[in-house]
Amino acid sequence: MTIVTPSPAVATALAEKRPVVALESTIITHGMPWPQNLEVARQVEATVRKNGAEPATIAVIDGTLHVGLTDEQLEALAQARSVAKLSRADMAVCMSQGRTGATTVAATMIAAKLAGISVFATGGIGGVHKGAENSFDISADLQELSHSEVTVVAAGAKAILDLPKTLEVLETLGVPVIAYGQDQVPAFWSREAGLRAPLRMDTAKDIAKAHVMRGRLGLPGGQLVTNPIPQDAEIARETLAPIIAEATRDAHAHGISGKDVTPYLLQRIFELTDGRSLEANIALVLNNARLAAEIAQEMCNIDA
Ligand code: PSU
Ligand code: MN
Repeated sequence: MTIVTPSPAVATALAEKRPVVALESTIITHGMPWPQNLEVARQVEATVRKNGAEPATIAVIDGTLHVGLTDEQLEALAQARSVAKLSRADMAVCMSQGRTGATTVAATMIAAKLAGISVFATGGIGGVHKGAENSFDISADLQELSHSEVTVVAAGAKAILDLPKTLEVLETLGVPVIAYGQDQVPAFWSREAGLRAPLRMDTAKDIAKAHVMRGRLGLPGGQLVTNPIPQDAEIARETLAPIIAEATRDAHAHGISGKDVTPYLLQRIFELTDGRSLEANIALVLNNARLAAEIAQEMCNIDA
C-alpha cells in the first residue's frame, strides 16, 4: 500500500478489519455548489460513522492519492475554484505532475480497490448520455464497474442520462445491477425509472454475500446497488422531464462537451428547480451512505 495514502483513522480501521466506506470527491467539487458541498461532505462522513463504519473520502492532493481526508483538506477542496475532475484516464497524469484533482466514481473505485475498501457510497453514477448514438458520450464509470471489485451504492443513474441504454451497457459489461427493496430501478431524483431492475435484493447482508461470492468466482468487477431516494425527498419524474429536456437543450446550445456535460447539467437543473434538485441530491446521498455502511459491516461479518 504505497501508492495510496490512507489517513490514520482509515489505516487503523482497515488493519483492524473494521468496516470502511469509500466516498468520492467530484460530487464536492463539480456536483454541488459552495457552501452546501462542504456541509454535505461532512454530513455524509458523519452518517457513515453513525452507522458503524469509517468514512474514507478520496482525492488527489498535490500528487498524493489520499484515502480519508482531514477536515482542512475537505474544506480546501470544497472551496477550490478549478480542481481537475479525475476519471481512470486522468489519475496517473494528475499524480505524476503533483497536481490536485477530485475523483469521479471510476477513479474512486480504483483508489478504493488499491486501499482494500470494498464498499463505496455516492449520489449517482455516470452512464450513457441521451444522444450517445451521435456523441458517443458514455461515462467511464460503467466500464470501471466491470473492472474494480467494489460495490457501489448509488440512487440509480442520473435522470439526465439515457437509462435504458445505461442498463444495456451494464448488462453487456457483466455488471450486476441490484435494486434495493423494490422491483424497479430508481432514477436518482425519482424513486422509479419505469424500468424493471435486473436484480432485486432486500437486505444489506444479501448484497454483501453476493459481493463475496463474485470474488470467489474470480470475476473481476463490482456491483451496482441502486437505492431509491427517500419518499419525502423525491421529485416526480413528470416534474423533472421538461426541466431535464431544457437543461439538455441548453448544453447543446452552449456547445458543452466531454467532462463538462455532467457538471453543467447538474448546475442547470439546480437553477431550473430553484434548488430543489440539490435538496433531493443531499437526501439521497445520505440515504446511500447509510446503506453502504450496513453493507460494509455485513462484509466484515462474512470475512471473519
Ligand atoms: N453524482 C452527483 N454529482 C456528480 C457526480 C455524480 O450527484 O457530480 C459525478 C460523479 O463523480 C460521477 C461523474 O462519477 O459525475 C460522472 O461524470 P462523467 O459523466 O463525465 O463520467
Ligand atoms: Mn462523458
